[in-house]
Amino acid sequence: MFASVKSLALLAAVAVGAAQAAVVTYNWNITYVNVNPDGLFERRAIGVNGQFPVPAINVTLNDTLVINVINQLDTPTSLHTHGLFQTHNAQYDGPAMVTQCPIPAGANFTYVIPIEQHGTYWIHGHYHGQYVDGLRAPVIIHNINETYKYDDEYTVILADWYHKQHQELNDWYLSIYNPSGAEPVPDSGLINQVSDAKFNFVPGKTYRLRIINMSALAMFHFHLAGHDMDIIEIDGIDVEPKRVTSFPVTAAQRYSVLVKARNDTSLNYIMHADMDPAMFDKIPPELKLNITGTIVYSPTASLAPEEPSQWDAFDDGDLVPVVKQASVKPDRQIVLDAVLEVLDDYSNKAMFNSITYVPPKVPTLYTAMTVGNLSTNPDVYGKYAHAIVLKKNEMIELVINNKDPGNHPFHLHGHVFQIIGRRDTAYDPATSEPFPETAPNPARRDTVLIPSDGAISIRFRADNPGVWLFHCHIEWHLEAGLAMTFVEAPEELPSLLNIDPAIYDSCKALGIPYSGNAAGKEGLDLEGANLGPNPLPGTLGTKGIIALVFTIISALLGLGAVIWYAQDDDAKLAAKRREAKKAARAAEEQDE
Ligand SMILES: *[C@@H]1O[C@H](CO)[C@@H](O)[C@H](O)[C@H]1NC(C)=O
Ligand SMILES: *[C@@H]1O[C@H](CO)[C@@H](O)[C@H](O)[C@H]1NC(C)=O
Ligand SMILES: *[C@@H]1O[C@H](CO)[C@@H](O)[C@H](O)[C@H]1NC(C)=O
Ligand SMILES: *[C@@H]1O[C@H](CO)[C@@H](O)[C@H](O)[C@H]1NC(C)=O
Ligand SMILES: *[C@@H]1O[C@H](CO)[C@@H](O)[C@H](O)[C@H]1NC(C)=O
Ligand SMILES: *[C@@H]1O[C@H](CO)[C@@H](O)[C@H](O)[C@H]1NC(C)=O
Ligand SMILES: *[C@@H]1O[C@H](CO)[C@@H](O)[C@H](O)[C@H]1NC(C)=O
Ligand SMILES: *[C@@H]1O[C@H](CO)[C@@H](O)[C@H](O)[C@H]1NC(C)=O
Ligand SMILES: *[C@@H]1O[C@H](CO)[C@@H](O)[C@H](O)[C@H]1NC(C)=O
Ligand SMILES: [Cu+2]
Repeated sequence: MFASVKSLALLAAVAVGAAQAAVVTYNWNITYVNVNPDGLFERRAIGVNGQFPVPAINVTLNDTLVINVINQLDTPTSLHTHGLFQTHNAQYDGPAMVTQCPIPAGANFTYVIPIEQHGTYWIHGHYHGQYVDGLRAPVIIHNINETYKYDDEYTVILADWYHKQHQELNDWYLSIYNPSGAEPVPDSGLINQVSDAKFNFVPGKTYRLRIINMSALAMFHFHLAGHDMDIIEIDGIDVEPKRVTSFPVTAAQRYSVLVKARNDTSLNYIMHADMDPAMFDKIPPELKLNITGTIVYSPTASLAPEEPSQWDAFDDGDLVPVVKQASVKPDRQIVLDAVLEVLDDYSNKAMFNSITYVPPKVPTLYTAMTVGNLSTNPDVYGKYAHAIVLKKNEMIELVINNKDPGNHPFHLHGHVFQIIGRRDTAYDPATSEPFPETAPNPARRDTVLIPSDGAISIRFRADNPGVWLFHCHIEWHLEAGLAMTFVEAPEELPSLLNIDPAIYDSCKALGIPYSGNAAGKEGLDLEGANLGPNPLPGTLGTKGIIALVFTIISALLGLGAVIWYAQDDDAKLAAKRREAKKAARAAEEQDE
């Protein structure tokens, strides 16, 4: 159901109060559409109002964004507006079973989102992997007065594209037939969801390019022939201009660059987005890694000759926010070890601190709002929602150890965080050198890449009461359970959130309870709660035997994967996994 008349009237009143603010309404009729964006294969995708790619949402700071969703798919859905703080508005953050029940097939749901930030964001499905199938669009939020002057702007969407439906790929990815955990490799990379995007430049003008990586997996290196770029924004945070020739964009990250057009129209130039092959377990010979678009000065001009280019070293931690914010000593440190492994149901899963995320029976936010003073007890949310309860206004230092040979882009809902430090080895609170206590003005963003086998420290203040998911933004890893929830100042939520009772209609229609603990019960009786698989018993023998079984199964199936899990030591395990991936890749190459 759409928002009640009462809450819309309230909105209108708020809107009148602020000078330029408006209520901007989008009606999103979400349906399947048949598309062929790379010209190689027609398939069913998810579009909005019959359109694919889904057109951008365009609003201004202080507006209120209203999205009326009509779910015409045959499965549930939900929408997350990535990067928005949603202050006192967690009920519209979007991840299914975290802050809402999924919107049933055939039902409606209205998101009401006061816009309190500016910059480049995106909106995407947050129910299983629907964004990989196309349910994703830019959200451009104009500042009332932009920090930097420019004449015009373009949005540049980098995304990978698969020919198969997400569900089919995901079933394979998580299954026992994929013991080395190889992520599905995309069939194409696209700029603005087409294979030769054109950007018209007029001599002398300055352009803002908003680059958004909406990939499921692929990481891109972005550069422009014949033009310098000045980075001015990362994930909605304006930064001091930094001149670059190329920079990497991982899934879910955004950058704005200013580009000064050249003075003459004699030549056109290539825009490059090179997919980083390191992310892929296997590179099919037909996959075009280096994606291009064209900067067009004149439709009749020829392309400027290309000079050999390279991917420059780049550290987003060096970018300097315009609005200064010093880092301070944390009140609490939380260390998370991210591990991808075969678990005791023989599925291929991912974990923080040995817990793979499994959604609870009641959305975690609704639990927080309905269990009274138990809301500060993490047990009430169920073990596998992996809730950590944060006290109001605590400064949190989150250290993530990436115990995997792949890179992972981690995203925190409801916040930007400061990048405090990166290490290329794991961090151990007992023995490692601590991260710098303070810094005058570290970079801030909402999605950060953690290099293989390395660690990162980020800090944020728990000043946003709500329930915020923290997860890997490689969609395959999120589906594998690489997620946990921060429950922030839950005792404030019942009086703080302005809940439209219509939000519970989705739960009612699907028979999902919307009060009580993770099992939908009172108190701490969690019998019947959703349970996840667990790590395999750590003995050398068991893992060895299981690995052997997988090897035999794989060989019988002709998948060629070689796996050996007989080591308990994490670093060795990671190395074994990497070797297994390489061996699998080599074996497949031999097959071809
Ligand atoms: C935008 O909203 C903020 C916070 O409510 C307010 O302080 C500011 O004056 C508003 N700006 C305009 C131009 O309405
Ligand atoms: C949604 O789109 C579908 C397919 O284009 C159309 O059949 C249906 O009438 C639309 N529904 C609404 C409410 O606009
Ligand atoms: C987006 O909004 C801005 C500011 O309101 C406007 O100038 C621009 O034309 C809009 N762009 C699109 C594509 O609607
Ligand atoms: C959803 O909204 C559309 C458009 O307003 C309306 O036609 C339809 O009846 C609504 N469906 C439900 C289930 O409320
Ligand atoms: C925006 O900038 C213009 C011109 O510099 C100025 O007149 C106006 O007051 C500014 N508006 C706000 C909301 O800061
Ligand atoms: C998008 O993100 C993915 C995953 O981190 C990364 O592999 C890819 O290179 C990124 N794309 C771009 C254009 O940076
Ligand atoms: C364009 O010409 C002006 C004036 O001659 C010069 O200052 C500027 O650097 C030139 N810009 C570029 C991008 O070549
Ligand atoms: C893609 O571009 C990079 C540099 O921009 C280059 O090093 C690499 O060889 C290219 N890859 C292919 C497959 O052409
Ligand atoms: C929690 O609430 C219950 C029921 O309202 C009350 O009996 C109990 O004393 C409270 N416990 C604490 C620790 O405040
Ligand atoms: Cu990941």
